[in-house]
Amino acid sequence: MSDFAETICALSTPMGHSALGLIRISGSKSSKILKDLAGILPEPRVSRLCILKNHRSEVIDEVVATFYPGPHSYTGEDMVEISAHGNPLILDEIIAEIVSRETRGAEAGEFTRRALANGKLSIDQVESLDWVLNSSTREGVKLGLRSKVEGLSGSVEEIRGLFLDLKVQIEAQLDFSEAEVGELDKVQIIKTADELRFKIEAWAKAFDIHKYLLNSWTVALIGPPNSGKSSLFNALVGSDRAIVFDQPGTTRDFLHQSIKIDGLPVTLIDTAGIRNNADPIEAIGIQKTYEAMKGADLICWVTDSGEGAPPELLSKHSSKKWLLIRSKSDLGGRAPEEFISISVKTGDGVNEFRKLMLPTQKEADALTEDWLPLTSGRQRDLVLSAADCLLSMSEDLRAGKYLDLSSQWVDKAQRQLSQIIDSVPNEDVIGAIFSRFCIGK
Ligand SMILES: Nc1nc2c(ncn2[C@@H]2O[C@H](COP(=O)(O)OP(=O)(O)OP(=O)(O)O)[C@@H](O)[C@H]2O)c(=O)[nH]1
Ligand SMILES: [Mg+2]
Repeated sequence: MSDFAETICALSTPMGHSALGLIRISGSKSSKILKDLAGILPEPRVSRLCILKNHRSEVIDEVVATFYPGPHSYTGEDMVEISAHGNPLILDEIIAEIVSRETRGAEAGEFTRRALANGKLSIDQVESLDWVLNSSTREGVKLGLRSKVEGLSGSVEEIRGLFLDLKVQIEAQLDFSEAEVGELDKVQIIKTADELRFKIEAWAKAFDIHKYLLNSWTVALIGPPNSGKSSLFNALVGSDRAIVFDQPGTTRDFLHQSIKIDGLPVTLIDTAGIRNNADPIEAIGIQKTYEAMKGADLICWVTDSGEGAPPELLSKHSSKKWLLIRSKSDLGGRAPEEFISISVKTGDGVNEFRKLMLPTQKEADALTEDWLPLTSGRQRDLVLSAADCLLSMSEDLRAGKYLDLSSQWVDKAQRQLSQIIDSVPNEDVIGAIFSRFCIGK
């Protein structure tokens, strides 16, 4: 981890010619550096027009500078923001003058890391920034902003309250001996636990659907060999990217390509056909197909026989969105009702399929809860593990296990939920979150 005692600086706007470029400095030396370069230190939080000069007292630029003393700044440390003219020559020289004064260039996301370390932002607020900065839709930006401005702590608190109600229900029974706890009471506890579980599962599911508003929606084409996956992939991509051949086992490695649907970026994946008795190379390809399914948001089962997907695959990925596709409709035969009928040869059904590849706004809206939207896979996984705890609790109760175990399951679920807003998560979690941040943020 980088040393937070050091003063850092970075250009927070993209490098290139523009009207303005914003340079940020954070750390104890911030005010001294500004005073050195500008000859004055503006009063806190007041933007001042000043002339910056280099170490040879030559003018570098006329800028607007603002000094934010800690802790009332973005990072919680002393900070300076300089709006300079957006010429890379000027911006480079200002940065060079700053770093020559016991300051180093910031690492990607380091300003925000410091804000997190200093309690200016909670971890869930940091995660929502990804939506604010990187969403390719207005809805995605709005969703991120809601979570950023309010934070998820209110929603988590509300759910904690529901868990507490459940715990009270359980503990009211703990004063009685096991023989005295009535069947009716147990049924009531299971009912409350199940209702709570469905609600929080829907919260997690909403994230899986909302993800398409960010810039990450991955669609995997899977199915038996020779079913026309690569042909469909090429048709959607609009070029002969994948090899198509009249022989099962043609695709061995998976291919991915970014395409746009309704202006939204979608990653499309073509995979090796799934079958038993594949040769060793093909078998490796099939393993990769399973990997691709894990990362996909939508799984499309492509078959020319109308045979459904293997039940074990369906149940393994039951939480994902699936589409069933009957390919080669030009060859005749009727597709089962739940299948979309497609022919790459005649173009039949391809555009209809393209439209179905993204969730509809209606689908996303239907899942919107009173609780603020989740903004990361980490948060979603924590909600699902809390839901799993509730499921285990109900199963234990149904199996006749003693009630004090139930109370422990609720505690465990609560701990999972708390981690959503935990202000000091471990380094691995932080590292993963900040890997998507750019320098200057
Ligand atoms: N008649 C007809 N043939 C098709 C259609 N789509 C694909 N084919 C043919 O089916 C054969 C297999 O197509 P691919 O796209 O390579 O199938 P695949 O599912 O990628 O096969 P693997 O990579 O082996 O799993 C090729 O000969 C294609 O020309 C279609 O819509 N109609
Ligand atoms: Mg193929």
